Amino acid sequence: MNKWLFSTNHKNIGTLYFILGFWSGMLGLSFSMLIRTELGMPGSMIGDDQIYNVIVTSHAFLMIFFMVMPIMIGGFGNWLIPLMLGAPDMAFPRLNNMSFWFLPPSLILLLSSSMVNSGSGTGWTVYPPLSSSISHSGASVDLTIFSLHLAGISSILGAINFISTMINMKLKGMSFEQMPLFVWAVSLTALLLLLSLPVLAGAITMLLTDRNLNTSFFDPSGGGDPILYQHLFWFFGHPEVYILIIPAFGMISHIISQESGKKETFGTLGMIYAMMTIGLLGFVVWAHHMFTVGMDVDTRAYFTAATMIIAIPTGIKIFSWLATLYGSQIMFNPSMMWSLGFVFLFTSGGLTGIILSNSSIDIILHDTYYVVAHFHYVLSMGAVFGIMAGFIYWFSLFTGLTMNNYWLKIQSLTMFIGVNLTFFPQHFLGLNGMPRRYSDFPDAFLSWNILSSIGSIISFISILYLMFIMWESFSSQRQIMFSSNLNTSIEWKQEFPPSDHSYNEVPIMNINMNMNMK
Ligand code: HAS
Ligand code: CU
Repeated sequence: MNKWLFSTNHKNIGTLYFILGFWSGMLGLSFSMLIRTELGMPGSMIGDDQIYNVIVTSHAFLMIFFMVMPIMIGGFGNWLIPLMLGAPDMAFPRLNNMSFWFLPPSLILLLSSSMVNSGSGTGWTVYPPLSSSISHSGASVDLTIFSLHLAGISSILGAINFISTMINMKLKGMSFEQMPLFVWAVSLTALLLLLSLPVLAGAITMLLTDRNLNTSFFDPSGGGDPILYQHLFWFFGHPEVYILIIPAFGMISHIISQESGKKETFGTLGMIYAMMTIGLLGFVVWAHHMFTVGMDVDTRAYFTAATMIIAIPTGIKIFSWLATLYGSQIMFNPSMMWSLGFVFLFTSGGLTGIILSNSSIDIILHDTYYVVAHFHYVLSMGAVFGIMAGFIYWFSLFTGLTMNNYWLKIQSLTMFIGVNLTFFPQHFLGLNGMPRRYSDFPDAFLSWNILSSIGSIISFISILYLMFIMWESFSSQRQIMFSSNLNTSIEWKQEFPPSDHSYNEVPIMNINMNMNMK
């Protein structure tokens, strides 16, 4: 009881975050299967568009705030940052406990919002006037807002903790340039959180008072402006999408350099500057989400140009990973398979992002499935693939156990097929004009939707398979075996499956402390 509820230990808190993240991931996955079932057939299944939109909204909130962020920053961050810095724990261990325990009540508020009145069918952006008291009367949107308040406080406190840890708790003599790339990634993410979340908090609090206290920040009838909400939301929202991906960048760098036998990632310093640049530019491109609000042509030109520039630092990252791989004997173990999948599919998603950044094209594509395809390529195949790669790579560090390597490879392949079959056809749907957040569609869109839904079933089965693989590992309690003394790379032999040799060469207990030596 004390160990978990009052824990101040970074590893235990990391484990709590993982458990919460997996749990929410299963909820989010269930909602996505409902969406794909509704869209896998012509006509209406659920029979109520408000409920359909509540499902879409819950799916997004769960996946963003309760799956990706807790797992990447809370789980991997807590587990690995103190270890990589040579620190005994996080800078503020009790604050760390508090950050975690804000999340379960936040999750309960979010889920309650869909169980009272008619639920929040606003989408994750919660735009007024749809989210105002006329279109969403009742308590649902208020509960969603409170949920976001708590999740936001949790993240802000966590961010303060990571930044303090990174600045104050490094090994003596470790310079900033020598900090491992994952530490850099999480620290920059924390900075983005610290600067962007208060803006979201302001926006949703103004919405709350508009709904309940008769203010009219976003209500033209009282002199307000709903577009103001969009500006505030996206000033948070765009940095948020980099918050979701930068920790994955960090993990992928470690895994690729380690598994291709390189001492460090190609261009480590460049990688640091690239992440900084992405974070910085992320704050000045927000209006590419609002090209359709009726914007001045110069403003459109600026936001298009600024957005496109992000392709440069991101390209630096992609090509540095490729240069790290160059000339190495690529070992197709599961975490490398996920990492290669990450590089390829994240790039595909990034390129559709560049297409969307053209304001004139975006006026056609905004709010269509093309956007849905874009962000699932960078999220379901970027962020999630990063999580999978990292989880498999560090599983033995976290648990002391091994998973079945062969099964993991099959699982990774089926998931690759599943997500691509789900989301690739959505590009075509979008280009043909199918809008997002609608529960039905003209028959012309049927075939691609059926394929997409079949893809989602493949991914679903693949995730069940992963759960089986993890269960098998826990229930058999197959320990990793150490064969040499303490060293940066502790070698270990895996007994199972006996036929596969690739793992024997992988020093997985090396948590990749690789300081960036000159
Ligand atoms: Fe995005 C919408 C543009 C990256 C997530 N994005 C979203 C939404 C989400 C999201 C969730 O400009 C929907 C939000 C909602 O609910 O409405 N996005 C970009 C651009 C990038 C980008 C330019 N997005 C991300 C990442 C995400 C994410 C990362 C999460 C993990 N996104 C947009 C735009 C919209 C948008 C529009 C609004 C659409 C609308 O209408 O609503 C960049 O960061 C991507 C950079 C990466 C690359 C690939 C690697 C680079 C290489 C270098 C060479 C490439 C060059 C480009 C020179 C570019 C390999 C050449 C161009 C060619 C096309 C060939
Ligand atoms: Cu954006």
